[in-house]
Amino acid sequence: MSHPILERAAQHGVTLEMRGAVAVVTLRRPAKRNALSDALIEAIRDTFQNLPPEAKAAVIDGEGDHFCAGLDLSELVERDVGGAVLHSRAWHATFDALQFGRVPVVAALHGAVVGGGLELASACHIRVAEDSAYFGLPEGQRGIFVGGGGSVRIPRLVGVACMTDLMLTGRVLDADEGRATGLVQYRVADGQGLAKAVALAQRIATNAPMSNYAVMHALPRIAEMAPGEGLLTESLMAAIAESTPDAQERLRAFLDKRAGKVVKG
Ligand code: 1HE
Repeated sequence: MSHPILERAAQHGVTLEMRGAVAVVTLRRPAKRNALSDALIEAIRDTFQNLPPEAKAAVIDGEGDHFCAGLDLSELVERDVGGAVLHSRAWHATFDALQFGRVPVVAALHGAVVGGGLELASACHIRVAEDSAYFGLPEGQRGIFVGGGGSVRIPRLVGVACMTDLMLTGRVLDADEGRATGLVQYRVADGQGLAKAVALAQRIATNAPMSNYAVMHALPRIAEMAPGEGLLTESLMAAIAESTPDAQERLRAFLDKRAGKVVKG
């Protein structure tokens, strides 16, 4: 890896390794359970803003027994009100860089996925959880509130009632409950999360880039629109996607019986 920004990110605990067209981004601060320090947040942002051009999809995972223990609590005690606002906004910028970046991101989750770790996971496009994964929002117990986009993204996955329960009672969801509540899309055995996430990302990487772009950038916004505006935006996005040479070739390939059919499972 020769990109100086990616080299700096690696020094701050976020590495990037290409597996074909898939960028595997790994949090590497296992001694602190990948707790999100300012340096780590900046490194995640820099990595997703500087993915190599050949990356068509990405995976994010964490080194050690836990995906991510959330905010680095040792840094929180130092901040005043103004600093806290800027800190939260910096998290927003990082997770927006991930959610609204160039390529879809699959999260490979294991162990603790808590607090800011859950906010990070919820900014990804698809979540894969191993048996060991568990999900919680200990902010309520720590005397704080979510600040990394959790109140925007997590209710859109699990509903306001479920997030309220997590925050008020400190309830922790296991991997099956994560699946049942809609937080998790794929459940796998321990040790299988990264392989599954990479396999999904490899498949995503074969889609037409404009289709992936529409799903990442248009779909969540259309879902927030009033139906009339949403339908018009959908038509515009569909027209743009359909008229790319890529789409034209893919449609022709199906009609010429050169493309795969839709098959079960
Ligand atoms: C940390 C952090 C952290 C671990 N900030 N240092 N997040 C939390 O409230 C979760 C807090 N962490 C835990 O509950 C546990 O550490 C775990 C369940 C994740 C893992 O337990 P375990 O037994 O494997 O590890 P440990 O012994 O607790 O921690 C190992 C070291 O990591 C230890 O440091 P050491 O110097 O004594 O070795 C811990 O202090 C350190 N560590 N987690 C700082 N989070 C934008 S708003 C977002 C708001 C939030 O994210 S609030 C939720 C914060």
